[in-house]
Amino acid sequence: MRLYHSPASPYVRKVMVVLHETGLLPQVALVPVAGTPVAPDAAIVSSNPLGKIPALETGTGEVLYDSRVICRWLDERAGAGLYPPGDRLWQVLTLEATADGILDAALLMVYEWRIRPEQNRHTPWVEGQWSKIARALDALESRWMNHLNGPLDAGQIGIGAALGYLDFRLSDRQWRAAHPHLAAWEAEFSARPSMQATRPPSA
Ligand code: 99T
Repeated sequence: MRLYHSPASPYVRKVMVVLHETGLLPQVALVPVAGTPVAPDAAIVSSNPLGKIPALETGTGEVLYDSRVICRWLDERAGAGLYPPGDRLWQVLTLEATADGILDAALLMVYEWRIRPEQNRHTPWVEGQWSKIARALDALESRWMNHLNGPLDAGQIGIGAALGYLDFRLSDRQWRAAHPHLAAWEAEFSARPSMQATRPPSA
């Protein structure tokens, strides 16, 4: 298998954590790519028309994307139970969607200051993205701590990657200040070997 990869991408990190946790990592070659919406990487575009990472070539001529599809496929292949059956599945999928929603808003903020010319930046729009993240963090702090402290699943992996990305790219927002329970959970979760092995470059 071949995984289009960047160590800075939190979406790739979710997949990498799943590879570590399931023991499938040795079966995957990492293909480094670096692209943005305005300068897509040719290698990734030929496999994923959306030009985004991660994308996984499965070795049978098939390419899977996006990160949620890849994580679920890997979990099924390994029989690891990161998407448990029954009622809990819907919680896991909702938590996973919350994590990706945080990441999508954070990445829009990052692209705004890294890509958009300064005179075209729109502060209320950026703050609107941060409001989404802040509300999601409040929901995690008030409603999701029992789930987060339960058996390992794909939703927790998503939240771990999302919080790591806030530290990596948006540390000035100091998300821990108003979310002490989530901060305590993150301290423990980020100590897992799979999380340590996938830390972003300068975090
Ligand atoms: O949007 C683009 O054209 C290029 N961006 C990406 O490939 C980002 C890299 S994170 N990946 C995604 O947006 C994937 C989202 C998708 N829904 C998924 O896989 O879940 C780069 C972060 C950084 O460098 O700070």
